[in-house]
Amino acid sequence: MNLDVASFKQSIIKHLHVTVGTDENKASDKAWWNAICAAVNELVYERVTRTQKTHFQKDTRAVHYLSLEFLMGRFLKNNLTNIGLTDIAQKAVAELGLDFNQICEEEPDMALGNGGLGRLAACFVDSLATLDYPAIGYGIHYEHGLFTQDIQHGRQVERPDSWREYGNAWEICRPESIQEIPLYGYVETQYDESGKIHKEWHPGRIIKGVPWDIPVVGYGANTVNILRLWESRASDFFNWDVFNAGGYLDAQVENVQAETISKVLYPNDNTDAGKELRLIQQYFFCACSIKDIIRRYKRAHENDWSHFVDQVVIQLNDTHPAIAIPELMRILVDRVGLDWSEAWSMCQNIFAYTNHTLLPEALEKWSVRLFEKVLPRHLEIIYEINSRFLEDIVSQHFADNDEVKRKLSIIEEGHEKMVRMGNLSVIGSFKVNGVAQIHSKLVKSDLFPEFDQIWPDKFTNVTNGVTPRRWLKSCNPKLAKLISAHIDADWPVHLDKLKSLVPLADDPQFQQDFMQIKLENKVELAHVIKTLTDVEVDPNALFDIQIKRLHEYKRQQLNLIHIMALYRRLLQNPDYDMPKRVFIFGAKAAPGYYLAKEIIYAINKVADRINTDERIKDKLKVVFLPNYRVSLAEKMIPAADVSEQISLAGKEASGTGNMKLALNGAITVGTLDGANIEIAEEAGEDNVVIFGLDVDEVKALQAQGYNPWDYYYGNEELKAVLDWFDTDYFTPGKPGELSEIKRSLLDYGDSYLTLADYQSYSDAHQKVDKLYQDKSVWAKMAIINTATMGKFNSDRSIRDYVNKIWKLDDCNVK
Ligand code: B1H
Repeated sequence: MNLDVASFKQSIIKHLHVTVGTDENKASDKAWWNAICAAVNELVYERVTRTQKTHFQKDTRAVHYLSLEFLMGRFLKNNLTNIGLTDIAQKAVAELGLDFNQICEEEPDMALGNGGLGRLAACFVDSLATLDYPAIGYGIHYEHGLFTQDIQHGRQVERPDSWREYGNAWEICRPESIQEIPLYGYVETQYDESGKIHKEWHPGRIIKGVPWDIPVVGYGANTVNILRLWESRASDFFNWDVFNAGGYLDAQVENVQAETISKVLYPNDNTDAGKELRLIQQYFFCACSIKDIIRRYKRAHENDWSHFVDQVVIQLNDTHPAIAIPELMRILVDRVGLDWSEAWSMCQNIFAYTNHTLLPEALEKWSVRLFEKVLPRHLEIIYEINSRFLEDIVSQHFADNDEVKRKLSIIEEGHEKMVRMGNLSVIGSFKVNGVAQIHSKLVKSDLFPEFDQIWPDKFTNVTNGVTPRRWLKSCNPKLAKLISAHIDADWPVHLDKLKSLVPLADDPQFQQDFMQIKLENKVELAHVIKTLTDVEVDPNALFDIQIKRLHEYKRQQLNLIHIMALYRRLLQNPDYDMPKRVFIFGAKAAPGYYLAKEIIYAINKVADRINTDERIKDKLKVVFLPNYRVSLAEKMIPAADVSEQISLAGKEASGTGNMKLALNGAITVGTLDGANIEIAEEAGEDNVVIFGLDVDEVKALQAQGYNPWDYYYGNEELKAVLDWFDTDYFTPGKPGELSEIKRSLLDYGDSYLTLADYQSYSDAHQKVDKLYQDKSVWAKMAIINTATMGKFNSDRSIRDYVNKIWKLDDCNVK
């Protein structure tokens, strides 16, 4: 970047005056932040235009990543990293007499996602731009992202997130590309002169989709792609009638309903809400995006559809955008006038589907009744897709096997008929991928075995990855600098090069430097902990971190039970041999998920008691950091010694936090689940601590009949800890306030085999304690973890998608 400190400083001041409308004497930190963003945008927008022009001129094939969630976090530091302006900007800001980090704190997280699925989409758009692939992300411009979490008296309280209340520096509205989207109404069957059937959908409502573009700056800043997010508005077109009929108020009510569509992100992770508004959100953004894709295609090819499948590939991020399949069919058949079979073969070459979960409660189904009301024409199209599939394909493979037919049908028969979005996605896509090796194997063997028999080449794996720009270079600058001092400085785009650090794992000086940085990161996190919770923690203690959505299958309750056991051991034996430990949690619970919220409460109550118990001499501390989000993750991950990845084997599709933590030198304590298995393969078994049942053992135990009481009566310590929940030890004056957790683990059957894995988990932690006592052994393990995580960069994931699925060429933007 040929820009110097002086001119960048001038640019900031100029924007403070002309963009923000204030001056140096009265500017707030927020005003400065806006001015800096505007100065950065001068460089960014130029590149957006150049990228779009190049893609148009070269008429490139592009991937269209459809996702209901993009969990982008903050942009300023990231964009500076990717443009290569960090040093210049920091110096310029310092010369202006400002605190750079403090200014960065002004930026609200763009939290348009729940957890791993949404953050993966964010890492993928970063890698796509970095690798110079023509790509666009499509999603919803939610007014409110994931709720803000407050902790009041130990309980989660949700507040709305207003990330763009006073405008957002990074987005540009594109009114020239507005789309109109139909909803509700009925379908009329018409016959033309030749007797051919034509279907005419008469919608009951029209909604306007307004696109907002967010530049996605690739590392090195050659390609700047865009993320296009749709905001819903009332359509003027429709409102005029109401207005003219004198219905001023009615028209305003319609406006409110239309604007509700993009109002709020559904806060469920790994569960299907099944609400009408959610279906409308899905259709709204898919219909806008498909129209936008077609508009762009027609600019180059007019009405010649013969190149459409060569130019367009659409990736469905889970089944949430699966309605795009019947929508494209509707446009090709009803609007363009193609034959069904021609249109269908196009669809089957355009869509690919990523499955992110096997949890039954997350597999989307919509009632046929609701579908018929909201999308009557799409329901007809789905029926047609289904009957052709059952007659032409299933009959061939499974003759008269009605049971298989019932299972593979898009329509689930029952007292309420349902549309199965998973089956629709598999049938309508040319590739289906899982997100880690074991998960992809289970997608084939357990979720879609008959589909795999029909189309053995359709199923594949693409292991997830994370962008090393945000998740190492930008969030852990000290470690990044140390690495760059020892290996080629282009490691952020060739993460495999971290392997060259392996020989340094035994080098005492490098060990010392590496662990000194870890300590400094822990000191910084200790300040954050003090600010957020008022708890003081010792940076020399072992920092053990579990950060992820709160869900029973992720088993934060297992971590909690073990913490209580440690506390009990310390009370029984004040000389109990263990290093000082700090257990740190970050997790949001879905607002309607009762037990998840009880677990948060229990963690906080146990934390209160332990943190104020003088008898254990600060050997144990527990903190729950409120409002876990991308920007907080960036402060926690560099400071972790231990990474808790303790889901029941077979339940966590991949995990991506596991990758970020290991990359930053944390030791994984984990089950053989999701990407943990591949992390263990890469780091070597000596450098991770694996415990618990594997997938086969889980299946065997469940087949034999799992009884949690056996483990309760069979383990004195476990029994004592569980019984503790019934007392008022952690909730003075309120005995039994935490009993629901014990009940879930005993009376309600412990669906996630927490008790079965307890002893093995406890043993794993004893092993951790021993390893941590030897500083050199620990340092070596930590370094090897960083050195061997090259595989888990999202550039590798994107290259896998390109080679296995998308078949894109990169496009050099000068
Ligand atoms: C993942 C979801 C998810 N899998 C439904 N499924 C949602 C399902 O709002 N909804 O309805 C929202 C999210 N999220 C996660 O995806 C997996 O649990 C992780 O293991 C995985 O790493 C991540 C990215 O692939």
